[in-house]
Amino acid sequence: MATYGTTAPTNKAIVDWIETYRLHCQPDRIFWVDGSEAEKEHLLAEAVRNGVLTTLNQDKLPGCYYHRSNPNDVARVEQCTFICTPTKDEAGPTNNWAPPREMYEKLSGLLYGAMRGRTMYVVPYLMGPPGSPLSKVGIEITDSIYVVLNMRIMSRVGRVALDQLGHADDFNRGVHSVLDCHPDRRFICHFPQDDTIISVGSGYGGNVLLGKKCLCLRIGSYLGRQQGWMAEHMLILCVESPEGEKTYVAAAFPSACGKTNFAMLIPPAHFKGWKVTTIGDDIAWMKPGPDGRLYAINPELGYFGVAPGTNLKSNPNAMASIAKDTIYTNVALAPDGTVWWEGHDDPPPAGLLDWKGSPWTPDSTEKAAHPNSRFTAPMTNNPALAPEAHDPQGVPISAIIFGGRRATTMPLIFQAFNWIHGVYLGATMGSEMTAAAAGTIGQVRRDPMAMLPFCGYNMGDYFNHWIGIRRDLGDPPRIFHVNWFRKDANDKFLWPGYGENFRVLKWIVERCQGRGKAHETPIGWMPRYEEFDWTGLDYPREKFEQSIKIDSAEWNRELLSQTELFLQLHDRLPKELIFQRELLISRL
Ligand code: SAT
Ligand code: MN
Repeated sequence: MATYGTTAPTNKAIVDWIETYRLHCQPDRIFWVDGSEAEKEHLLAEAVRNGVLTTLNQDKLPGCYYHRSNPNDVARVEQCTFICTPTKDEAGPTNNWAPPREMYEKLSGLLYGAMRGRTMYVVPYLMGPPGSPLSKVGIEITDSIYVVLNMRIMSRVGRVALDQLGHADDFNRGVHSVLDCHPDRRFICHFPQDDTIISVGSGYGGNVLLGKKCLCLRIGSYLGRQQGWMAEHMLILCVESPEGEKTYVAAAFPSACGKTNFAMLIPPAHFKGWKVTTIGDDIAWMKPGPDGRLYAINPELGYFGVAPGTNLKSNPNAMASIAKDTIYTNVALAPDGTVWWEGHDDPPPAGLLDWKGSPWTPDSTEKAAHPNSRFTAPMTNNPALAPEAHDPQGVPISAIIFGGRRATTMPLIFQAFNWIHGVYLGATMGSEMTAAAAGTIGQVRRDPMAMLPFCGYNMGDYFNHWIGIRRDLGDPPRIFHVNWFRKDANDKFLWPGYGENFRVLKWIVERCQGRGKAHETPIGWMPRYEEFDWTGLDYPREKFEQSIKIDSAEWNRELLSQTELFLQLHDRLPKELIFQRELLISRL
């Protein structure tokens, strides 16, 4: 009788590479992941037996499981994340750098014998639709069954990846071991020149699902620059008008700023016949097409979304997506085998256990769910999934939106004058820190294109690549900047957000189609109150004026704080961006 995980692939490059790591890490056994449904049942049963997963209430949450991570390991850790290029200059001043040879040596020491008594899982995976010229194959070795089960949701694993690779050897090599999950032995290392990732000492999210931030963004951005495409931290959505006209939009917001909500937005009831469908919620790989437009694919197959704040008001499509076949990590657990988090539709059930497993009541001082607790859900669960998500050709992008979480300064919406001005807006993006990364929550930091933690090479060169790609775009996307998070003097959000963001999105679509009206301001093109359709929302004119106000004192501060980033990148900063800043100053 065949047992699961025993059939090695025939690709010699894979077999040889795995053999090297088998000898080095000394696992008790190797498990070759094939991606089948039967294998999934086998792995889930094993994970439950080992206590890695808890089976949730199968009547209320069919196919759903629960996981608690080590409390010292709940988010990406930027100080442990390294770009290992031959020179420090290639990684640039915004990345941690280490010489490749030194880092390989250190990691090799840590990995020696690290899988004794453990299983070494080999996960072949494909990022992107099968057959797409933009898709990429990776192989991840891991000693975490939790990682395998998450990778199976987040990417296309097994046969489909091996078929795409054939006998080629240009796959991304990813090695992961939890080791003893100690922060002192936690390193997430990228070797762009070798298309290699080695991650040790963590079991959580972006640190270990190597297809996600590591391959899709850090290695991807490096390869994209070499090969003339772009790897971006962007959602992709489609707006369909009642007449059936489709407009594709990509948007970059920093982690935990509502990308998933925006990607799954449902237009307010008044907008009959308008539809928003989701192509992706986190990552876009984009390449200029022969027609001069920018084509984008979503390399992922699932959503690794923030649970707190997700509810039927903020994101009904996400609630539907996580109703089955979902892994919940670090949320709170109810006695009836359901889950709960801050901002859930239901009040907290009695007898709740918090994300660390301790009894929790509404009087507890700590949160029940960790602020960065997550769901891992198959994108095919999303009722608003766009069929284009599987299209190997990708979709032509008409608008790129940049945004951040800003209590002041940044208006609800404005449009860049042109591509270079748009690149400047993206490059100078700022946002208040969230729980997605370890750090001081609330503090504004510059996060160019939401790529600061994810750019696999020198940020100055990255800006040059953005400017350079314009040459291949006869018909470039229009670029916009949004801010859903501006507050009034009483610290209240000015804009209702969520589904109401559709009013802003509709204006953006109309601008792209050459229909929407706008007026010129010092910072870009902006809408007037009259240009939005307000039916169904009581939103007074003064509030709108406040939400789009350009305050010169605030802008002076903004420009000053941009200096820091510009100085940091001075030797590689494109002069175009310096000119853009000068122009803005003179307009203001
Ligand atoms: O990097 S994660 O995948 O853990 C999530 C994020 O920060 O966007
Ligand atoms: Mn992200």
